[in-house]
Amino acid sequence: MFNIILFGPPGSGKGTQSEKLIAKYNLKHLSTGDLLRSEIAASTPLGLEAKKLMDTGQLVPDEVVIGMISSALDANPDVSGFLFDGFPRTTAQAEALDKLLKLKKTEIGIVLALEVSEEELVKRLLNRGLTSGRSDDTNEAVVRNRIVEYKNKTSIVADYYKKFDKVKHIKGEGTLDEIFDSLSKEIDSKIS
Ligand code: B4P
Repeated sequence: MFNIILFGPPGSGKGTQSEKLIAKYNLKHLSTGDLLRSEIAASTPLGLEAKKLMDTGQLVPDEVVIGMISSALDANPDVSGFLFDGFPRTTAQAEALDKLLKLKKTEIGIVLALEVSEEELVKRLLNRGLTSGRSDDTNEAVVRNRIVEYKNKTSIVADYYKKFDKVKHIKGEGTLDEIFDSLSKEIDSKIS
């Protein structure tokens, strides 16, 4: 099993590049953002609680997303690897993920960290908000708060994986294909 974390601030291209990576490497895509939005669409109690936080740009509590990932891992026992998109977003989530993968006798192979300037992130997210219908993409104050949450709680997750020498930094500005090529090269150098 080869497992990848696609890491980066909101709007850095995680969801966009995930679609291409899962197709090329035959991975199971696990996006906590998508899982939470499915809960919201189904109006579950979890989704209704998560929506309040997501609409103001805050992170959802660790135990909620860890529970969702744990269930998703159990539900997919026979895949050749997972692509984690938007998870882990805190050090507690990273530690929990390590434990869950250890139980399955596997681990994270590589952490690909997309780097994009703050102004480009804001531009991309507000632009997506014009068509996505996502309430967290339409208000600039909320978009900027998501970036603050990233700086305060998520950016340190890269340091956690640096201890294990697993992080590769990728320039996240350029064409989709250029960025995809850079990501693929790093993966290929690990799996070949
Ligand atoms: P996510 O769904 O993870 O959303 P995101 O970070 O905004 O998206 P992403 O980074 O994947 O978007 P992309 O760049 O592909 O999280 C939403 C919310 O859910 C969080 O704020 C939080 O509340 C909650 N949440 C999720 N996971 C959580 C966790 N683990 N713990 C706690 N809370 C959690 O796309 C952005 C735009 O850029 C698109 O329009 C795309 O077309 C464009 N784009 C992409 N690449 C481009 C390029 N190279 N050039 C130009 N535009 C590009």
